[in-house]
Amino acid sequence: LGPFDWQDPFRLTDQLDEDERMIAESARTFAQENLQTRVSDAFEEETVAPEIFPEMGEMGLLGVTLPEEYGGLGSSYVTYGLVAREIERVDSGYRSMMSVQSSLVIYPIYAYGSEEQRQKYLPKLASGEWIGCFGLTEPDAGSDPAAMKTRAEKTDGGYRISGSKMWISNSPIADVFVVWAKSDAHEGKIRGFVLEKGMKGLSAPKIGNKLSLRASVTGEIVMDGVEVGEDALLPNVQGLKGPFGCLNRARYGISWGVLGAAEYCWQAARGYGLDRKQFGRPIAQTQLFQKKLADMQTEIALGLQGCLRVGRLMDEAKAAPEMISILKRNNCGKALDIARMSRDMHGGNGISGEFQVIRHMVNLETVNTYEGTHDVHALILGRAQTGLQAFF
Ligand code: TGC
Ligand code: FAD
Repeated sequence: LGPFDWQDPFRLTDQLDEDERMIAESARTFAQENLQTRVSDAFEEETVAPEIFPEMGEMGLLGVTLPEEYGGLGSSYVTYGLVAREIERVDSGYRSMMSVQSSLVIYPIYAYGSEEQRQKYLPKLASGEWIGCFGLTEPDAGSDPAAMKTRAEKTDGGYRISGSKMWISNSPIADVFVVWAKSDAHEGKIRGFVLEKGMKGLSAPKIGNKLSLRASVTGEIVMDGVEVGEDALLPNVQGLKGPFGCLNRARYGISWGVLGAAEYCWQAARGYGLDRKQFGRPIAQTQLFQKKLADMQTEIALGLQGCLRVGRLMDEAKAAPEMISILKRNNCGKALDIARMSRDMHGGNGISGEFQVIRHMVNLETVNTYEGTHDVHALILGRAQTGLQAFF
């Protein structure tokens, strides 16, 4: 029998190749040196630092799976997941900034865009010179994006886009807006458009008073008859499978990411329990405390193995969306439970920003909701097992 490493129970590290290990290690160093040092102030003051994008870009963290010819790293989906885990170990908001740029902006332009669109946008998005956002959700269309009201009307040589998007990560600081609209020139089918900051009729007001994900800025996208040329249309996809193709990738990254946040909370609880004495002994020497640590370790270890398996299948182009729903739903739910447990195990100190676990806890409330809520993923999985549609 082999040795047991309590921090890496199933020897995840041994299952990675050299490239994956090296990029994960440099992402961890970057996150600890450049993000951990800023996050408490950013969260407390609800300020976003747009310069994080070029910093991440320089490290190659924005285009992990993008081919090198467009400025990406050309690495695997497993590497992308490992990077998300390291960034979210610091804060879900920073991972959000990265995953929107990678999976929801770079990916659709790469997968559905023309060669001109790829050349124009991808290198600047991968370097972080330009910041992107993804507009699917609307005030009256969240879990049910098919109900969107945003419309693209045909004009001479292009389209006029009208509507509004709600709860959009990065929108107030975005240069590039990937938005989804029903197009009258395509029988009302959903099409993707790439808009740019400064277009007449386009604005992106910030949503204030968020008590979660405060280090990442969220806004609306208001499109008041924005006129674009034919070259703004993403030519190679139509229907909801366009945005869902992007969401598959972002949801997969989130599944790794939340386990990074959970690992932080678990290890913080362990450390706190070893230091803190009550009734004459460390609280980590009590049965209840150790049971909680065992539960945390178990869920994280199992969750990471699931991520690795689905990541390998993604790299072989064999992953199904339902596999990603299992991971997104379970890992977000478990990470949230772990963060709440860790908050409790810290006693009164657990509510202080200094110990950071309550920040992870409130962030994970958002992550459990966006990219398909916990219950919406249950319905996707219920439909896959029964063949019965229970959404409506
Ligand atoms: P449904 O009838 O199931 O499907 C419509 C069409 O889409 C195709 N499709 C998929 N294609 C690829 N991947 C997937 N995962 C797909 N799911 C569905 C499907 O094959 C069909 O294609 P076609 O050609 O036959 O038309 O659609 P529905 O309207 O019944 O929707 C069902 C439901 C509830 C599952 C879906 O709407 C859903 O997932 N809702 C959740 C919405 C959501 O996740 N929104 C996320 C917004 S973006 C965001 O939150 C970013 S936060 C990022 C950050 O800051 O990190
Ligand atoms: P609703 O759909 O109204 O859901 C409310 C509740 O009803 C949930 O509990 C849900 O599970 C439940 N529910 C809904 N339908 C059913 C059903 N059929 N059966 C049972 N229960 C149901 N969107 C983007 O497009 N781009 C972004 O960048 C983006 N970033 C975000 C950043 C933040 C900080 C947040 C909070 C959200 C972001 N979103 C983004 C939006 C996010 O994807 C939506 O909030 C999410 O999809 C849920 O939609 P909703 O808020 O309208 O909730």
